[in-house]
Amino acid sequence: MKNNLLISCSIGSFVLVSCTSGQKGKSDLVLPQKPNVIFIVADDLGYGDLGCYGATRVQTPHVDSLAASGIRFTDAHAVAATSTPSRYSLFTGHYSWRRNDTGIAPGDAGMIIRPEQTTIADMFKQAGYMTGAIGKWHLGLGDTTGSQDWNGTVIPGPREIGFDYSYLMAATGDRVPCVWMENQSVANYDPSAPIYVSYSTPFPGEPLGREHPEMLTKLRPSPNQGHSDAIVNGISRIGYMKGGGKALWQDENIADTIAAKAVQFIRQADKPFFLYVGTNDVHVPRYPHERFRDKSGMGYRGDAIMQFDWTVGQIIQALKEKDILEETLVILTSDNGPVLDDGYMDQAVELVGDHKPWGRFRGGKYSIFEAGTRIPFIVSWPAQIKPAVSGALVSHIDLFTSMATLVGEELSPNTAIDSQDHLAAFLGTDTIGREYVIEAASSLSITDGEWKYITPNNYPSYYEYTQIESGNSTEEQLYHLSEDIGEQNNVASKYPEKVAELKALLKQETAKGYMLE
Ligand code: NG6
Ligand code: CA
Repeated sequence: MKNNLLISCSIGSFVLVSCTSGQKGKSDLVLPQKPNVIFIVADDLGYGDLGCYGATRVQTPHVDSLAASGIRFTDAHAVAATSTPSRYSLFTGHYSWRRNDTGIAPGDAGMIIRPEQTTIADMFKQAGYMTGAIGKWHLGLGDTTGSQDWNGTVIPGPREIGFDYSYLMAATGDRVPCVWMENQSVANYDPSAPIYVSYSTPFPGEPLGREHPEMLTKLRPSPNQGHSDAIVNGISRIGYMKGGGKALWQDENIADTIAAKAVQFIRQADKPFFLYVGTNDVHVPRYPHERFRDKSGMGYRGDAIMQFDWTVGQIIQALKEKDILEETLVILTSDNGPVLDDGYMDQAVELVGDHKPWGRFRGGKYSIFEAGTRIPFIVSWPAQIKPAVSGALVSHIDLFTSMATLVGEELSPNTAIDSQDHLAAFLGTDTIGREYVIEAASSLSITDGEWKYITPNNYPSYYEYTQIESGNSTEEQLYHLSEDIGEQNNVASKYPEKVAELKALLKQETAKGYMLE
């Protein structure tokens, strides 16, 4: 551990930091003050999709070099197996399954995190940081569902929950409105084409994917999986939309836009910053820029992985150019596990070959099996951490409190109630991490790293269209992960005391509030 570190802060001047004033974590960490913090959250990127996690058919050199200079976690978990609940928990330190309104949000959802709830961005702001959110949002905007006026400023939004700057897609690439929201107003707004959005009624005269397949010049939806409503720039989406004009995004430029805005934010930051970058890659509709299209040999999904890697490279390059890479804590992860056919005919299934997006794990996106929520997780902070591979059991849920420890903020008892301080694990000095992790899909699971218990329910065990094993069962399930990482053998009846132990731990948590259906 270094004493009296000479660090360069983000304004490029040098400050002498006495480390005795640093914050104490679980392992008595002595830290320099206020590194920049960037969360790069990929969408639907699986554990096995990156070179550093074993992928060989797609190259991810920028992510791999970030991993080589930092800590690559092998037992890291998102809170939920889809985007909205996963991101909700990441930003709030509150388990999304305690609320019944954190499922996959439509594009006209009201903001799920209410202004009175303290978020990780509020915490960073309180600590003197400049804060930004760029890319995928999917947490709702405005007061109530369907009430937004997309031709004005939509409030509440990221500003009301702690983000000084935002440049976001409201929901997902496959949901209207297909425009960027900059500081809660449509970017490049086109007054000649006012924007209207509906999730119930088509707009007369606006072409729909199901009626005009000839207009689907970029991608076609998979049969029976929706995505056949409004056509925007050659791709049909979920939901109806009218207008937008020159503000409408072109899917092939989405990654470039996100990278450019992230780089601009980094360049302009004149004090320590917290930046959330949610990429659209590798979510559907996958239509990467022509620099990447047809380059991976695995179809657009593989190309989107390459494009994601490029985005990471752009961010790292901007940090290098500003000479702040050393003092910047970068966390790279995914919101949930992988899916091949998620609604568009992009040949992800046909061309996947022996590539294993889910790694050694069973299931995928939407699943309570490991592949649903066990995600890539890389932490880089060259000035402070030693390169390593860590098997510590960690979860997105703990980032809030751990980041608060990092920047020396006290949290009130009502803030981030489910979030624990595991900064030492995130920085590599604690190799154990959490006692247990809770994951959510249609059911809940709890794992101590060695054993995993899944609660029973009546939902389908297999999702036909996405071809994913959901992990749902009417039976209780127990897997001995340390011997059976692929969750093949349900040993619940063989180890009733283990079932009882994990159930009791889970009950302790759900007793504090449990709303998942
Ligand atoms: C599902 C969509 C899927 C994707 C997902 C959200 C259908 C049939 N499927 O409902 O395409 O958009 O929602 O993904 O509509 S997430 O990663 O943002 O949670
Ligand atoms: Ca996702």
